[in-house]
Amino acid sequence: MMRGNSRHLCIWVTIKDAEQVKLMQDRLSSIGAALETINGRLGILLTEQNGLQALITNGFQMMNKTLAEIKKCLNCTQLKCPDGYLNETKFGPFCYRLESNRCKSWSRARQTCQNEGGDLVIPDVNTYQFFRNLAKNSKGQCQHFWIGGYTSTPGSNYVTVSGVSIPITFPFWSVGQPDGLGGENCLEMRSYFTNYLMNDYHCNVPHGFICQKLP
Ligand SMILES: [Ca+2]
Repeated sequence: MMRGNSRHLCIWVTIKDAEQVKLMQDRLSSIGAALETINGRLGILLTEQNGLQALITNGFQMMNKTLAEIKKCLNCTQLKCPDGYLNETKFGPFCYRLESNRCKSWSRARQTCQNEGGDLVIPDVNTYQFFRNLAKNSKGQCQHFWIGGYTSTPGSNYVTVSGVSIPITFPFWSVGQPDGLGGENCLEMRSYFTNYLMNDYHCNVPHGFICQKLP
């Protein structure tokens, strides 16, 4: 009886083992299928990555070409400054002209610059020293020079001809300026104020002037 039970148990265990093996085989088969799917998607991703790399490379090539064309264009436009105007490429696209022989009031000086397609030069921290040197080296009869700044309330609220405020902290004001003395509304570079530092002065006095314009 015992031997018979033992045989039945052995057969049952064998059947259970076979079921386990089948289950494991099914799971391995599922894992294999999943790995094949992942492998397929990786292939697609790699293809897409290669496509993106090609797009990025192409984009960089186009950008470099465009930059080269812009640089070439800037160089050619800067060469088109009219006679009498300076190409001063380190400050940007403007051409500059200092007038030191035909001395005019501030408004007539501004009109002259506008007739030439520009305006009086705009006082700026980056360019002021350059204009100061131009004035210092001028050989004409005009002693002082108008620039593109003015106010409606002498002594305060100065603006450029482009409408930008010029603060009292602007580093090229002469000492004690602007003082608005007797209604000084226009900005000049005065020769004996420490070599052409900035001053507010009477607009109707004839001065030399500096124009700026685009090529
Ligand atoms: Ca003054």
